[in-house]
Amino acid sequence: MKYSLQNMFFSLCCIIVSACPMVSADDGYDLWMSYRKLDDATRLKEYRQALSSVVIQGDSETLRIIREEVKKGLEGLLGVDLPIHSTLVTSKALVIGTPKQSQLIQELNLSKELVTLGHEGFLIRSIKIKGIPSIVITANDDIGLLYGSFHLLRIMQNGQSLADADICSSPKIQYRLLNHWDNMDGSIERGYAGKSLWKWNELPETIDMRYQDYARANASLGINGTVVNSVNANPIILTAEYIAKLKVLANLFRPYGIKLFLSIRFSSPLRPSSNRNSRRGGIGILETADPLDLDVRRWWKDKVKEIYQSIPDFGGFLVKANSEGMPGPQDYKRSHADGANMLAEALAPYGGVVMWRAFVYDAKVDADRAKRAYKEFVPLDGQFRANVFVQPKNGPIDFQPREPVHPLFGAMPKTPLMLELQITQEYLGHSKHLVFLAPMWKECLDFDTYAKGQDSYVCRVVDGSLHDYSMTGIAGVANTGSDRNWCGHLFGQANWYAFGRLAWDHKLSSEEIAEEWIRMTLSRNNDVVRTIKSMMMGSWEACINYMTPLGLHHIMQAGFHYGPQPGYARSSRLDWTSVYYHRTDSLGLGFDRSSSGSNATSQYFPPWRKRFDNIGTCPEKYLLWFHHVSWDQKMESGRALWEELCLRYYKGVNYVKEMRRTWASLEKYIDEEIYVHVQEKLATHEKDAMIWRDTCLSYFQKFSDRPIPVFFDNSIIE
Ligand code: GCW
Repeated sequence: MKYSLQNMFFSLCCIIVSACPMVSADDGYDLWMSYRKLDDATRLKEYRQALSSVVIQGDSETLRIIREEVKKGLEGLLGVDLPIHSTLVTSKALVIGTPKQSQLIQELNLSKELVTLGHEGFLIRSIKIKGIPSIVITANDDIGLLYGSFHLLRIMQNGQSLADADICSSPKIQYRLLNHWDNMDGSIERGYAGKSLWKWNELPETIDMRYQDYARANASLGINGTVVNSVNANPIILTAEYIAKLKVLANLFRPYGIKLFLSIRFSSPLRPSSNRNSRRGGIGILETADPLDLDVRRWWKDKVKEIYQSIPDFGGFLVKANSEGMPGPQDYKRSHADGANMLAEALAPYGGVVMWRAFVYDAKVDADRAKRAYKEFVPLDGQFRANVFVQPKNGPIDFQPREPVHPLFGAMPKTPLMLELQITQEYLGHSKHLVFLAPMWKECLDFDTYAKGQDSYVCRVVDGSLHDYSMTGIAGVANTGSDRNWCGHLFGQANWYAFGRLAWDHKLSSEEIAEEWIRMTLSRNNDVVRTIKSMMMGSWEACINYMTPLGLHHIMQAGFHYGPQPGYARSSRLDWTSVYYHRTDSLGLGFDRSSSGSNATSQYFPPWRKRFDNIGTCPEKYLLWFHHVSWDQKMESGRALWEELCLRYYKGVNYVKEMRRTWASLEKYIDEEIYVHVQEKLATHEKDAMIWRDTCLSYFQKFSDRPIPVFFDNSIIE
């Protein structure tokens, strides 16, 4: 269903007649776990009847967490005190346990179902135990029980029936990580929600309560790993002083099923650099960081051993090497594989992994930045050790509002590829613009690369089913910070939520995820839900329209990456300017990446190679990405490129205006504090979207030398 202003308007009308007003004040701290009492009397009665007590059998830290969460959740939702027992006492109970620890579960003999669920999967089933109707949550391990318990609470927060419940769920992707670009001084690179959550100066002695709520939030989504520091890594993170601090975090995260990972600087074995701000230098005493040097290999083996002595389930290393000034193996004329394999060798005995980022764009490799990572990594396919991921971003440039899928996906059948997505909105309005990112991520995951013919979707590359990868992973650059609502913009929470849900099950639709989040966070009134959902579902396309429509990209403000700066032309690197990407002139605009240009289209598998290469068949959403197009080029709409471009910019802004109007109509039905917070954000959003539109159109008009059409007809609305 195409989300547009019309849908938003229709759902608006429905509300006026049905919803009941809302009061109280919610600062957003509870995220999607506020467990507000159910207002649907029928469902409430059903749940109260089905769940008159809870039985949890076994004992572990994770089971203690489950007890707390289930008690908190059920008492909140049902508004009753629910006793938690260790044996079946009353009728109609919720029974939670693994066959290993629970006699009751063992006697149900669910091994056939459990065998397919692995370490993290769970089964929720309404079933008779000793003749007593019960709801059972079971799994092979306690972590599975934790995920199952959160899922039951999610079902109830969404008001779904538990009658005949029979849910079998296990994650489609093994490593589901957040990447925090948090610096050691408490700042966050590309963070727009306050300071870093990690209070390094207080650790290890003081443990901030937020660490626990952070772990709860991620466990509720099935996120099972966190890289706590920025990829522009400060080597200090590997000192004994910091390992002691990290140990405390790892211990706290463990019972929530979350492993701790670290970003490392490749030059860590070197002596410290005299220049504190340098991205070079290390914490060691060596003169080289050459990955083939035996002392260097020894250094990393010792360092890894030291880490595992404190953190026995340490996850591994994330590495940004030979990228944006970060040191790497190429400094010693070694390959990415040499560098990654040295670290992998050190981690392998402990089961640790290396996530080697493919975000490299050395200008010497190719004049077209979009082609460089592919040219560097494809020749190395199969040369990485088994515990190495190569981690490309979703697109070949850098988290732009819309990018074609990175051509590496499908092109490295012998190397597990970990998809890196950005939850923080570096290029999509920071924490000021309401932009729901699930549709962006779905567009990437559902893209058919044709690597092995049809149905070679990116999601099948990432979940390992296309190339039978030995391990699978997905990473999201976090949008969290010390702000009370965690994400700066309350709707930023929906992106954290969406990342977790898609990492667990990439088959979920953006609509489903949006609806879940709205019901768990804002309102359960169907009309209110439908209205907010329609706002969210068109918000990404709108953002593309008022920033970089039709395949335009990288025309934002230098450095800060918030506002527009299409005229940005002077920089230490051409590929950091805007003109390098839009290449506007009196004839037209766009980057010719076709076979008559940089030939980046050749990096895609047929049939995309041909489709992208031909201006007549290239999807319009990528047109100016792959082609330099004349201002008069006829578009699908029948309009000339210039008119179409102007229309897109106006449409984008109009969508934001409509979101503001729609939100205003929800005043009575949304928590007061949240209502005002979002209303203020939308005011800024509208103002800044107009700045994007007007700045870009007046800039491009200097070249098109055509008037900006006035759109009277409802072409802007459709
Ligand atoms: O998006 C760019 C950002 C940098 C970031 C880099 C990367 C952490 O502008 O802030 O550095 O990408 O992904 O490494």
